[in-house]
Amino acid sequence: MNIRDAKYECMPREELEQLQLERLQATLNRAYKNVTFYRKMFHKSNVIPEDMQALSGLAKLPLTTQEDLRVNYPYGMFAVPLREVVRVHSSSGTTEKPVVVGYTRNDIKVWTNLVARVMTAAGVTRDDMVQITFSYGLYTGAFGFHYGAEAIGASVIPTGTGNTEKQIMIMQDYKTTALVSTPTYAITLAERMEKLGVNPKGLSLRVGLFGGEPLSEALRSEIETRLGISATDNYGLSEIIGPGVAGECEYKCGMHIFEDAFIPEIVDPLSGKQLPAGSTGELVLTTLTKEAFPMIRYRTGDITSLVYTPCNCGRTIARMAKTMGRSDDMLIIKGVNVFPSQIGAVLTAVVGAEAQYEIVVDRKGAQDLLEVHIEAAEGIFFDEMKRQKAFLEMVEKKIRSVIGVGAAVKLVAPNTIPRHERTTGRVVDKRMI
Ligand code: DLL
Repeated sequence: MNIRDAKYECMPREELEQLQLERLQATLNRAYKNVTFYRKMFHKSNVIPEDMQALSGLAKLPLTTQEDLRVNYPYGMFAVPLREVVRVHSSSGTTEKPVVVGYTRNDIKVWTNLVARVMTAAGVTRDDMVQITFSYGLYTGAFGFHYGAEAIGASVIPTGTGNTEKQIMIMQDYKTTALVSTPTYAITLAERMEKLGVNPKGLSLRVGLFGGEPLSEALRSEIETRLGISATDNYGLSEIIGPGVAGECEYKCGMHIFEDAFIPEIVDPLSGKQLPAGSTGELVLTTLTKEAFPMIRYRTGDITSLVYTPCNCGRTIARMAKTMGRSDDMLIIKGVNVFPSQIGAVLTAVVGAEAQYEIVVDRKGAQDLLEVHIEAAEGIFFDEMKRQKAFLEMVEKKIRSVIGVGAAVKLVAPNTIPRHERTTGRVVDKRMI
């Protein structure tokens, strides 16, 4: 079995919760003492860290948002003097000021071990040659996996981003066995190999660890088939630590969240209220071991759900489902929370990953109307009225069963939906216009 830290990953829940409570109390104390933002937050909610006598008490504290981090840019949320910080990274935000995060020496040690755990779960061992194609820089992806792989004893090939042909040459000559990249870059590599006449099955590559962006099941199977590897999904975010928050094991049935280091909660993206186990909503994370940059009830913006049943691999820690989009993309249609990615997933399943579509929301009187426009393409029977009708009805039924509200599905002529970069679906909410 591929488990690095069975003590923490397979702990009976009662013991795990006791450990979480003790670590939470220590984190709250540290944050209260050293971070003005948190001290004020405690005062506002009329709570002192000593009040936290049960994990259920966490829900009494307000949520922390990315906006709070921006207001405290760059070092306002640090809980240690800069002298104790040995590394800074920042989030990949492009437009506004990024979020700066810091690590003490011990934070780096803990982070390294968490990523080593994720990589072990994915099947990486000391016998692997790990090619890391993330950007070495402020982004947490490359350094996180780099240190994690070294801790396992694997050999790291720190190629960094770009230069795809050289990446492929290295993969061939250095006999890379594990690839670490974004799912998008794995497809770029597969395409370039095909162009160059390199047969991926002739390489030594056997596993791929993907993350930093969604890895849908369709994308996973495309990568697995084209590169001839086993692909796992890995989740993390800079504000919380980087990669090493959650990752899949060989069963690929949800990403195991390292609950000895983070407490996950699911909240309603609108009200911020905690939702019962099993619900879909926004993931909120609290760090339990971080010294330099503790995060208390941080809103990740990622929509997912949690399962607490033990996995076949033996781990007892919670598993998070693939993210279903960002809370800022959420639409409320007839009072129901709908994520465009849910509709996208239905269309990918019935039409294919290349389906071009548009989600149009409008209001007639007090009634919300939802339409999904799909561009006609090969295999969508544009000219055969009877088959077309049956197809549209089938898609309507599927969408209703997934999102819980009805949508009118229409076919539109090819190339009539405006494209935008990298994504195939777009949302037009006429209620806002
Ligand atoms: O992307 C950390 C990371 C690097 C994780 C490499 C895994 C592998 P940020 O740049 O702060 O950190 O971006 C974090 O990316 O809130 C999600 O919206 C998204 N994201 C990360 N991993 C996944 C994933 C890194 N496996 C933001 N599936 C997060 C879906 C993901 N979205």
